[in-house]
Amino acid sequence: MSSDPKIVIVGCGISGIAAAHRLVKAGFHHVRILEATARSGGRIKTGRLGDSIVEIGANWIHGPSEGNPVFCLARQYGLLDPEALTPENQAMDVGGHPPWVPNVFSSSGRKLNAEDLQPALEMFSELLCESSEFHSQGGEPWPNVGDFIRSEVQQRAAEMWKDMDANTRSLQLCVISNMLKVECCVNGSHSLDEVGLGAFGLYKTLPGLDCTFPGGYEGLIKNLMSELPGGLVTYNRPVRFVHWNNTEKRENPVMVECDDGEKFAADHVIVTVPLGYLKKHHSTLFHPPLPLHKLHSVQRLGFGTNNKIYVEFDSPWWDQDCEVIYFVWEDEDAMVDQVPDVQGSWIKKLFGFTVLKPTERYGHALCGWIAGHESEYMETLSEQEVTHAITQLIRRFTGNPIITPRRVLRSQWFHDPWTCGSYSYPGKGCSVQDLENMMEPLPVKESQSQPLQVLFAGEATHPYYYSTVHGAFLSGCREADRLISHYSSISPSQPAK
Ligand code: 6YU
Repeated sequence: MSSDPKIVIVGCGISGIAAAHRLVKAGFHHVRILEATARSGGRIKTGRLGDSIVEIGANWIHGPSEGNPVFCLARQYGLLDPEALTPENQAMDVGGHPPWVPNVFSSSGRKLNAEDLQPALEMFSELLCESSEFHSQGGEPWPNVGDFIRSEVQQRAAEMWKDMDANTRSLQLCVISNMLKVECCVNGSHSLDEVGLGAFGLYKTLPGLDCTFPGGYEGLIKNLMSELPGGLVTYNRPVRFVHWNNTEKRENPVMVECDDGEKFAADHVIVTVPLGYLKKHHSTLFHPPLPLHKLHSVQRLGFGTNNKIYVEFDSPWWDQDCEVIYFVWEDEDAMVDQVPDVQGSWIKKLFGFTVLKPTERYGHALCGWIAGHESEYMETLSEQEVTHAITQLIRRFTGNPIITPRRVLRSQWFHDPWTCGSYSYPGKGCSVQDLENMMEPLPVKESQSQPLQVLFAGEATHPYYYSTVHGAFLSGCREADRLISHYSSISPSQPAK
């Protein structure tokens, strides 16, 4: 193996960029990124809604504080609003943001008093906290978060809501359905019945009030890319095969082959493709195939869909202080987070909207959130069909028959062939071992003469910041560091720093 090894990184999302950055800085000269599309950034993707800059993919820096490398970089590049930089903002430890100011509408066209829904909102938030306390210790009462929440609500409601009249009680249960849909978006899962109860608590939050990039998340990518040597990324070059463990060739034990047949010999390959892509293509991508324990972890971890539907209006139909709009279906007191007939009623899965703020920057614009198979179906519809469904929905819930959106823009992450969904979540039966298996390099035995042939980075390989940009970034750094320490242990002076 050469002392200045050839390293190929598959994918130019934030994890691939982070790995390249670190390796180049450490003095590795033969680093190359192969990217399937014509752009860098992957799931960090900024778009336009009329004159406004909006995020098609990642939205917030989750936990913007000193421990978050994405926050530190964004601050260094001058990409954040002054409020995000204040010590008070960084010190807020509320798991993202304090409860948003809601406006709640129901399917019979009534604006509900948010205070009347507090019993359901409080019970749901308590149950979410409890769901994250099981930590794969075994003995969880239910295999998935959905069943746990439903059964607990039933028990607690019988006791705590026994004096409520039937209508009020039924409405509380409909609110629980809405909250389940919100949580599907947070987790990027089809249903909370697919999210493992034992592993739900693996996800960790950082302090700091979640913040956005006023000029777009892609500004982070542009800044990082400008610090890499020109020509390091080859675009429009989808990788089709990774041939590893090539025992005949002592030099370059890995061969990466692209869709167009071009081949790249390498000592190490860092694979950063999304888990959705890996689930779909692992059997053709790797030769020899992935070891069984790794494959099982790829299968056990979840990867669903969460999409956004941006909608702009001439004037607001929500209160000035409103931060989130919930749409509560009055026929959903069975605590459901999946619709029975996806084609006919996919729109019922949209939990509502977050309000884009400040108004001076975004005008009167909302971001609708929809997860699951319903979201995947929405992607197949024309923009006109989506606009029609959204317009009808808003008119019904507000009771205002003339509200008309000015513009609509939606994401389509499931049908993106290089992503195949949005982000990962711990599936049923998942444990920390699965996340460890995800990041384990190949070949698995350290005693091999040619170790670290295939390394794995990307959000789904971070043990507790999965599903986030900072998790993806840290995973890229981790795999670069693995190679850097490998080479410093076999040849302390090479490569030069
Ligand atoms: C965050 C946020 N956020 C909303 C939506 C989405 C995501 N995330 P990449 O995919 O970027 O790169 C891989 C590259 O590989 C890519 O360029 C491909 O083209 C390429 N590729 C694929 N196949 C290839 C091949 N064969 N050959 C060559 N190249 C190939 N994260 O921090 N804040 O607000 C959101 C959100 C709609 C879709 C997000 C958010 C997730 C991040 O976007 C994502 O993790 C990283 O960008 C991934 O980078 P990467 O490099 O790994 O892959 C309790 C509990 C709950 C736990 N969940 C908590 C919720 C936290 C998540 N929240 C997210 C919410 C939003 C709104």
